[in-house]
Amino acid sequence: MKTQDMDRDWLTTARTLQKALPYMQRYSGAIVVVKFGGNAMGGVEAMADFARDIVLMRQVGVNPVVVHGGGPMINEMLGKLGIESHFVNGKRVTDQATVEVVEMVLTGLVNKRIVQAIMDEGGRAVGLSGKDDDLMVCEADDPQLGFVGRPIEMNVQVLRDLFKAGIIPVIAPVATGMDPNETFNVNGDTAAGAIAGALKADRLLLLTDVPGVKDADGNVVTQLSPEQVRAMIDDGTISGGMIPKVETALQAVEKGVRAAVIINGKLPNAALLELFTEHGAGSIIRA
Ligand code: X2W
Repeated sequence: MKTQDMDRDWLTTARTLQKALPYMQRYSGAIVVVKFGGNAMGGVEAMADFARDIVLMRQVGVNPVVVHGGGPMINEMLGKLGIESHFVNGKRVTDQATVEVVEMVLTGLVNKRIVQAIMDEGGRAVGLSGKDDDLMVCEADDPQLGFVGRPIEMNVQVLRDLFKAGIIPVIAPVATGMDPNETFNVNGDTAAGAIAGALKADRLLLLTDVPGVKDADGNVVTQLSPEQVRAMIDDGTISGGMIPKVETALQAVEKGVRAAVIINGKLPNAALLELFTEHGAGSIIRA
């Protein structure tokens, strides 16, 4: 690069930082729940990139909470063990053998990988599941799904304690039931929505592998009210895997989350773009 170009590059960086100031001030002290789906995780580079964004948020005074998925990683392990599994309405039918694998993969492999990535970027992270400190207590969602949980009681004090200590919570969507011997597999989006709702978070960011909610012409709609979302579900514009995501977003907003955003987590710096620039990214749903 020529010296002149390098100067210009630095100037752009400085200008970008300066432009981010009002956003940093607005989000200082805010609680931002980020759902990091298995499909958005990608390789080592993408994981490091995600971790850097989360550490940067913490550094500028945001309280980020990471709730992760790991569907593809569960599939891989079930495959190795020769256990078949299938989905009904986007949820994995979960028997006893499956729930054991889900817990091992999510709270072990995936959770610790994210914790390590955040620490590698200089942050402090602690991994939890819904079982820790009774964070998320569930009941069976639907008898035909087996041990799939629906959150019925949330105890988020442990998260507030971690915020105070400057520690980033990383949460695997596995929970206990009213009977403490039960283990439930919870859909990652559902868990993120329940946690954001219980915290009355400022933002719920659902990082996925699509750019957002699309209208009938296939264009991403950047701003949506709950009424618009419901109308788009009713007329079939929103369909398939997007339905559970927007439903999670709607429920979170109903419980007092200021706004929920559906964005493509594969876009580099998706979360930062959303919080700290005027562009935003993806689709924002708010009352
Ligand atoms: C999910 C939990 C993981 C998850 C599962 O077993 O795959 C249910 O379906 P993603 O990567 O976010 O899809 N649980 C009940 O949600 O992972």
